[in-house]
Amino acid sequence: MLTITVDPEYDSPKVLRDYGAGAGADFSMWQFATGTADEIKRLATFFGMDYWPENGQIIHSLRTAVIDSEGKLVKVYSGNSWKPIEALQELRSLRKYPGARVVQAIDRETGTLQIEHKDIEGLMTSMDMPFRVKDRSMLDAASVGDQVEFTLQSEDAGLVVTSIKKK
Ligand SMILES: [Cu+2]
Repeated sequence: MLTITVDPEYDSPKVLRDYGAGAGADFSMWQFATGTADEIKRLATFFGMDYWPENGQIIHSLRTAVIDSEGKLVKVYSGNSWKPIEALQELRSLRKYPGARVVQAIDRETGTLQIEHKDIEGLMTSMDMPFRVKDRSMLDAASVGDQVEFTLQSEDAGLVVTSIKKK
């Protein structure tokens, strides 16, 4: 997590560090940044955020952006009414789990592949189970008995195979 100030004149790295410490931030997961006034203005404008000085204070709106590991912007929350769990779910839906195993059955009606998969780290241990495929054409990528490598993605409706190839 990265928090960026809109008051670079006041918020020096030292001020930000003290602020973070006061907020109980674990700096291995939550960092604070500043920049030049220009850089911050450009960033804020990109995210549709506004701020201006008034009576010795900076009045500002808030934006929270979820960005994936490839730098793609996934979601922008306005204000502070979002909950950490929502951002977490957003991030979880992006996580891909590679898995490799044999195809046991292909069900074209339901768009699922029965796969005997090995341990999928952080998700589940080895088992034989059906997986939905993202796109029906992926059902043609493998035949029953094939050793495959596949990638899973977590979506609202559950796990879905987003890529598959024969080994
Ligand atoms: Cu499983």
